Order: sequence, then C-alpha cells, then structure tokens
Amino acid sequence: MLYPQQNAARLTLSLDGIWNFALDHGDPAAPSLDPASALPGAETVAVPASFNDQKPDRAWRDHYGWVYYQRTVTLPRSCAGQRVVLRFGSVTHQAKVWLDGQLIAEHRGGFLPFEADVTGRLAPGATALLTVAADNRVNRNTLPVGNEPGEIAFFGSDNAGIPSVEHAKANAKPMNRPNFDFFNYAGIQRPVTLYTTPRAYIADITLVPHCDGRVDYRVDTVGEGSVSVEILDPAGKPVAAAQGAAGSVTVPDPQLWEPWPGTPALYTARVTFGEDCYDETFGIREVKVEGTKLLLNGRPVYLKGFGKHEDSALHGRGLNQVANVTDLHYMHWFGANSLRTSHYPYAEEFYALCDREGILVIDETPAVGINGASRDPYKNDLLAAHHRQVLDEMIARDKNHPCVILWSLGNEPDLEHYPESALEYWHALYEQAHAQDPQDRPVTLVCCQNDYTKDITTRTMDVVCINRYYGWYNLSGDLDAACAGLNEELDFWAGMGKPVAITEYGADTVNGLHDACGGMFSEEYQAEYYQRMGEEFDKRDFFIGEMPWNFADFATIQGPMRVGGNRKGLLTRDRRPKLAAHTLRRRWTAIPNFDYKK
Ligand code: GCB
Repeated sequence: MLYPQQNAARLTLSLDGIWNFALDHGDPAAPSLDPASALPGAETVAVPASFNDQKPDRAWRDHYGWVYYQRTVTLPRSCAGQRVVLRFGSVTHQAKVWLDGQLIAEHRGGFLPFEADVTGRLAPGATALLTVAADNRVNRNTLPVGNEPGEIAFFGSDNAGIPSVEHAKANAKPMNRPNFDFFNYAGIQRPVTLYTTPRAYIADITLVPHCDGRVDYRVDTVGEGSVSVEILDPAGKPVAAAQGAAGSVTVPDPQLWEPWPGTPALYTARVTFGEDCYDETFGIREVKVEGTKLLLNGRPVYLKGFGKHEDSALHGRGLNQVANVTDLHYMHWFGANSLRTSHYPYAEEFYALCDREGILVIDETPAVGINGASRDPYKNDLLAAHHRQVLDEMIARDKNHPCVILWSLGNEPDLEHYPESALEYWHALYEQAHAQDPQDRPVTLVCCQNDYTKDITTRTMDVVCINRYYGWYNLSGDLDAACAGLNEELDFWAGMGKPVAITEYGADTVNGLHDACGGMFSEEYQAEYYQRMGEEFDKRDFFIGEMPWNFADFATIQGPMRVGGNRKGLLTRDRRPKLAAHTLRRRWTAIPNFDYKK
C-alpha cells in the first residue's frame, strides 16, 4: 500500500489535530453512539496519539471497549475531478468509520493502515461529519492476544503462582487482560490523511533491487494509461529509465545501501502513469542466509541493536516524530545498527527514517501472547485467519523498505506444549511470508525461554531468534550460573547449523539505584550483566546478533512484577542513559557491521 504523497499530481490534506472525543459506556461488544450526530458530552483529544494518557482520569486510562472520535472534513473545490481517499495510519485495535452517518470502512488490527475511497461521497466544496469508533478490547482472537475474563493473565495482577482469590473476582469490573507486557494503548495512534489522485492512478509499486544494479519492478494501476519509470540516484540525478508496467531497469555503478556508519544510499523510482506520478525511494541491497551467516550485500553482518516499543510520555503509542528522531540519534550514539519492531508493525514514518539513517529492521507482526499451557492456542481458526491478514498487510506495506531485512512472524508463542500443532501453524505463515515477499527476505519467529529440546519450530526458521533471561527471570542475581546456562543452550544451537541471534535479554534497572555488590535492580547489575553476556556471545561463530531488552523503559499493565512500567531500558523513558548504556556503547562502537564473526 502506497504512503500518501504530495507531489505534482497528488494533494494530501492532514486531518491530524484536535478532535472531539467520547468514551462509549454502553455494551463493550457493540459501538452504541449515533455516528450521524454530534458526540454527547464531547471532550477534546489530540490525533495522532493514544487517548489513554491525555487526561488524568482513570476512565480514560482504563477504558474497556469503544471510544468515538469526531470532526468535520471539507474537500476543497479545487479537488473536483480527482479521486479522493481517506486513509488511517492505524486505529487500535478495531475501527469503524462513518461519513455523515454512512459506514465507509471497517478494519481489524491496530497497527496497520487502511483506507476508503470517498470520491462519490465527499463532494468538492462540501463539508461532512467524520466519525471514527475504536475498540481497544483484546482477547484470544485478536493480535496482540488478550485473556478472556476470569483467565490468568501472565503479566497482570493475576500472575500464575500467586494465590488466587476466585471468590472476590466477581467484584472486578470488565477490563482488558493483555497477554503481553506493554500498556494496551489505543485510539487513533497514527496520522489521518485525506488525499487525492487522478481518476486513473498508480495503485502500487513493487521494487526488487539487486547488488549488480538491476532493479526489477512492477507497477499496479487502475484505469487507462501507460507506465514509465525513471531511476534517480541519491543526488537526484536520473540514471536509468524504462517503459511498461513491469520489467527491469539497470542502475550503472550502483551505490549499495549499507547500515550506519556506512552510507544508506537511497535511490528514487519516479513512476508516471497518465496524469499520475509517485516517487518511491529504495535502497540497493540484498539480504540472505547462507549456512550460519546472515549476509547483507554478500557480507556477514552482525546485528547490534534493540528490542523497542513505540512508547513515550503523553503520546503513549501514538506517532511521536521527535521521539523517533531522537531514538535513532541515540542508536548511532550507542554504535547500534539494528532494531526489532517488537511487538507490532511500527508507524510507516519510522521505517522511512530507518531507511535514511541506515538502521536494519526486524519487522514483527502483532502476534504476541499466543500461549496458554492448558489448551492448544493453535486450534483457533479466527486467530489464524487474522494472523494471515496482518502478515499480508505488513508485507504489502513494508516490502520496498531497504531497512527491513527480516520478517518476524511473532513473539514468544507457546512452542513447547503442542509442538506439532505449533509447527503446522507457524509453518503456514513462514511459507506465506516467503511466497508473498517480492524480495524473499529471510523469515523468523522470536522464541521464548523454554525447553528448547521440545520446540521443533524455532529450528526451522531461517534465523533462530531467542529471547533469554538467564540471570534475571531464572538464575536471578547469579551471573556465573547465568553464563553457564546460556552456554549449555548455545551448545545445543551450535548443532543446528543456523544463524542465531539473541533478540531479548535484560535486567530491570531502577535508574539511580546503586549497589557496591551489584545486586539485582541496581545500575551496576545491569552493566555487569551486559558485560558478561557480551563476552559469551563473542565465543560463538554462529551468533549473529545481540538485541538487549529494551531500548528504553516503557509503560505496562499494572501488576506486582512492574514498578511504574518495565524498567529494563538502557535509557529511562525520558531517554537518559543508565550506567549500562555506556557499557554497551563501548562494546558496540568497537564492533564492525561486517565480518565480526568469521
Ligand atoms: C519477554 C517479552 C517482552 C517482555 C519481556 C520482559 O520475554 O517478549 O514483551 O517485556 O520479556 O521484560 O519480561
């Protein structure tokens, strides 16, 4: 899906700003306010952003069910004769959209864009009432996964192992019980745009660049016209051209896209079709797995980076361009070259930044929380269908980004209790990703600390990605034992002949808490932990990357495991480095992107 672009043929009108807002206190299962009328008791809310932290009110923060957003929208008369599209970067987790009371779009999944063609509905010069309902409920059929009422929440206040108070639960009000460890922020979290195209238009562009300069392309169009493609080099100079909706074009002396501190050279495919035109940026780079190596442009690359979240004060999970730019500058400061979009696809604007700044991205679906030892979570057709949908939409959206080097099908599912069922479920998605991605990037699934001998799925992925908390959730406080446990496991993976990356490891750390003996939660413990782990990673040739959990402290559900959120950040939530940030910085600035492991 193309990102809205203002150019010689297209106009984009931002609908971001202050909207009217109301919580729907009716049946959480069905939106109940009248979308054709002004919202009763409307309050103000900023878009894009999560609504939860915009008012100091538990009703907003802990709302369960639907909320309504509303504003008017006027199409300028000058847009007469154009096709008009209303586009949402994301609405979390489920959306319904009405124009003057008429339903024009519905979408499931809170982290991917959707749009509605409103050409016939919004007349040039006219003003219409735009109403959006967003549902924040998560359950066993949604991604991310939530627990049904009464079930044990893994990260919440009913943690397994803590004495249950079944008799008292009747008093609990309906609430989301996320089966994941991040605050369930919701609302219109990404930009809303009204854009025009000519009536005959470019619907999609697919680019597959090769290191020898050949770029295979396909342009999908609607209506009559002929396609031409011109390639501009990073300085904006035309260097190659072709005619026709599909084919190849060759860039002479290509400058390859490389991660920072190399040069992330960006070319532009300037596509024209009749009256329409669109500039798609891309990088010339290839990624593939060979033996135990992840190769970027034919060279073994070492990933130094983070598991992240879209999370910042007040904005919640809403697009925050200042935080995004700051975070990438911090990535450079750390000497990092990569990140994982844990645990959902991030805003499109973020991938464009990573393309520019040379940051390698593991792009993850919102499939987090697929577990529950007491039942097979894979015997669920609704979940499987939704999972196929989000994978499809994520690849369609992100396929041209040079920064994306690996697809992650999901995070930490149960792979141990129903191994055959798990293999079947994840393999269908693995095949889908390979079949759908025009660049055929490697595919992974990020696996949880488990009995790795019973997990028969992770070992079938192109890259083995493991989240491990030796020294934190297990062998707590004993770094000698943690290193021994890690090594025992790495001996196992050594036999698999695959590249292995650690995609989460970390220690909760309260900034400002110091301890001469380096006890847990202190800044000294976190620093020593990363120092010791790094020394172990260096001993293994098949080990292709390290991604500490987490880049920064982040908001979570309330529960006895979390003090003001998850504190495993190397930075605080307001982006101040903890002691361990300097440890990692020293380590990573000394590790080159390429050929670190022979
Ligand atoms: C994990 C999860 C991540 C949590 C983290 C933790 O394994 O993948 O979402 O935040 O552990 O800190 O517990």
